[in-house]
Amino acid sequence: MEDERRRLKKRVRLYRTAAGSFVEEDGRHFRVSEMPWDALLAREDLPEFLSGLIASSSPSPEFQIAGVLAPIERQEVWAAGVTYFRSRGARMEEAKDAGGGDFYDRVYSAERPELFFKSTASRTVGTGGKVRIRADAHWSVPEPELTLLVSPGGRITGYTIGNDMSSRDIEGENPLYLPQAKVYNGSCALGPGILVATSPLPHSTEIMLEIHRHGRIEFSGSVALTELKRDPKTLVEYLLRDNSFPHGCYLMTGTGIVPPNSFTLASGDRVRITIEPIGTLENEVA
Ligand code: DO4
Ligand code: MG
Repeated sequence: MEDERRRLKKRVRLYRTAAGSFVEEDGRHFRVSEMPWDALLAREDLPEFLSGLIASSSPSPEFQIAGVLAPIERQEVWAAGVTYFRSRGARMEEAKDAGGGDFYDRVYSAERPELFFKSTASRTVGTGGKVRIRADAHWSVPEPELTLLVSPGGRITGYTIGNDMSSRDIEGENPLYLPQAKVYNGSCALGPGILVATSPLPHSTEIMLEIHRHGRIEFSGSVALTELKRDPKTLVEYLLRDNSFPHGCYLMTGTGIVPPNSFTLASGDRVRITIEPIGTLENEVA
């Protein structure tokens, strides 16, 4: 029992790869055999299950970091918005000419959070994949977000990194255009793997963003989870109200890093998002 508790406190990361699923602990990788990805992610006891698997198996040399895929199959990706003061301010500014600024202030302080549908596997890339700018947008940004893995029963069983690619000009023109600003081919990145954990990440955890252009850093920023206004458990509770996710789902928790208004992403940019202890999600803009 004590051994089990100590093991659950360790850093355990789950990867979906071209050669199947692997779980990592202390730099050692173990194959997760005979369990399809969707069945694995739907487990209410995912942390305990993987911990038991590590205790009873031998490391496998077959894991290859280059083979890591987006950690998603039939899971839907949802997102929370205006959960950081910085996001509230940026949105009020971008929507002021459309008369929509007030909505963002109101949702920031309301009891009910903003939750929206973000992506499916077909629109999502993993680390190393290419994210996209909409062809009809001219002001686009990445949104680096701590992303929760949620079981069908509403338990937070893991954490990954998400990039909620957004077209700010479309969103700012009219808040009702939000789905077009947020959901399009290549609009979402997740990964590299899932930190499987039963306890919340420390409030001091930092989300770091770097945007590289022509080999130089064009923009960088960071934010700590202390700035996140909403409790992840409450976000999950709202998401699951009258809404079922038989394969589990992902919930992005919002962005607290917004580049200046003069910045827009360009083709060839590299977006690097790091959240220790999850890892780094890196994508080129197509
Ligand atoms: O309300 C618009 C989207 C907000 C969002 O994506 C964020 O705050 O991260
Ligand atoms: Mg966002």
